[in-house]
Amino acid sequence: MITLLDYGAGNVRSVRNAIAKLGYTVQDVNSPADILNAERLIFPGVGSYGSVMERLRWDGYVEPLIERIKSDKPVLGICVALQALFEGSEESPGVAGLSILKGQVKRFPASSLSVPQIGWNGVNLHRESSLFSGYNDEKLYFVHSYCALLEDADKEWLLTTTNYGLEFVSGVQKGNVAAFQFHPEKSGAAGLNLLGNYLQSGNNESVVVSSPKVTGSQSETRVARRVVACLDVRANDNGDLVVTKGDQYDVRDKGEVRNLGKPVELAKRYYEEGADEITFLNITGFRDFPMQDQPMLEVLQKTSEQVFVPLTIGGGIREFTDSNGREYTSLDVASEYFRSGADKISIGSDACYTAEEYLRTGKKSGKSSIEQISMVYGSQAVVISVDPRRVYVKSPEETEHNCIETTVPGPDGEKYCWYQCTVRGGREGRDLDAVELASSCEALGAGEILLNCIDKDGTNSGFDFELINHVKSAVTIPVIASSGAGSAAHFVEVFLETGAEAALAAGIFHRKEVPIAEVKEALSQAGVEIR
Ligand code: 1PR
Repeated sequence: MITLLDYGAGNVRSVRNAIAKLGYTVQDVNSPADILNAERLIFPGVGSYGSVMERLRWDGYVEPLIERIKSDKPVLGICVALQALFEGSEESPGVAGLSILKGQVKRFPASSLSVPQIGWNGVNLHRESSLFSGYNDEKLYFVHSYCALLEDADKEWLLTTTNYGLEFVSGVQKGNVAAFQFHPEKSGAAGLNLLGNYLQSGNNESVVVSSPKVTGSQSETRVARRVVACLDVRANDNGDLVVTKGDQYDVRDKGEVRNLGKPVELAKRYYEEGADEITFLNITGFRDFPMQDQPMLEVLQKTSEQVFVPLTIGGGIREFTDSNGREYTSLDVASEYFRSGADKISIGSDACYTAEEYLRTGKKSGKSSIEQISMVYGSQAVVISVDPRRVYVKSPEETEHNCIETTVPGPDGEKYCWYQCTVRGGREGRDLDAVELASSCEALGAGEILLNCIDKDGTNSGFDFELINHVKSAVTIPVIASSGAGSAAHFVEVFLETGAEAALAAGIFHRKEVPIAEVKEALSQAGVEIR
């Protein structure tokens, strides 16, 4: 019996599913006494430092947690829970942590690396631990903007470190109390193994283990470029939810919605084939309200029971009033998605309207979907899906939008273009360019950009490097390159030619034209860091 400290923030469902997958039963903490009485406690930390600590304090859990840790009863903390062991964090000044460890958690310093760190990175083990039994140097999934610094770490507690611009503490352990900055529940088979080690024997240091070689800080770990499989989902004319795929966003073939498979089955296949992340886009979200679209929530629930890498879901995240007059905020919609198993949500149309308002007023309203969701769930959970198309001009003076000189001239030989944002699945162009959208959304609290390209979508002709470099240079958050992948070589090129942290494909994976393993092999041969 495993006790889970679920205080209602973020995707605790993944942890629950991972524990169930490993064959254990989960019991929830319902009162402060449960924290003290639990045989083995898992403390997942999702959301901002302040909201985690506030919630723990509100529920009366701070004192029992400190008491449990001090009396060396088994605890495994995940992500912000590791940070909560320290005295405080730059993320939420003035908010006291559990203060088991000295020092303040800091934001990653500005560097050429994007913040948040989103992706698969390695760990260096500083001592043997039963938790790492059977660990084979695999990369693990991290998603965070703040980190605990090595100089602050009490040597007695130091278990693993990881490099991302600097060397930070990615694992701590003392006796039966341990915490990881990475997410074992989202780190595929390697992560499930670590979680299983804890569930099996607690953190008991007296258990003899064959853990990997202790290397300390000798070698630098490197974050991998991610390969993302994307599933555009919608109901076909018979009302069945299917994975579809368009050509430049047109998903009908001879009048019928193309049907490329069942969402849960395909997602599971991609997980098993080595996808680093899976994205679902409810492509009719602009007209169908997701909270009434239970099948989509069910897809997410079922997928998260079987897929242990990050899941993103987009489509229809906005305010809505239903036919009974019930009002939903975009935060309500996102919360429903998170509760159903999403790790990140992606906002399309609503992000355009928000950015336009922000550019018009120059002010943050505090009420937009981006601001509200990132405030509660953290910016790393908010992805902006950009659906741009090229608008050619003869000279930059012809437009007030951010313009590039292009090597792919327009139909009349135009040498310049700007990237017009669209809403409603590419149906409506706005007076907003991709750079304006991406940089406004970053300022409002978004944590990642999913950069589609309508001109390239479904063409298999390769990614639009000009677009990717144009947007990438305007933001400091990670960018996922999307649209146009036709071969493994296209993935190699996009990572060599642009700074994109991840590359996404749909059609070639659905049609089994290029297996994910072939993409990974090509990347590895080209010296691109992969998981
Ligand atoms: O506006 O917040 O409701 O979100 C709607 C979401 O649905 C947006 O993220 C938007 O990109 C997406 N969407 C809407 N209509 C379509 C469509 O195709 N008709 N799909 C659509 C977007 C684009 C990609 C695709 C890549 C890779 N899909 O994500 O998977 O282009 O394809 P490829 O590798 O086959 O070239 P909201």
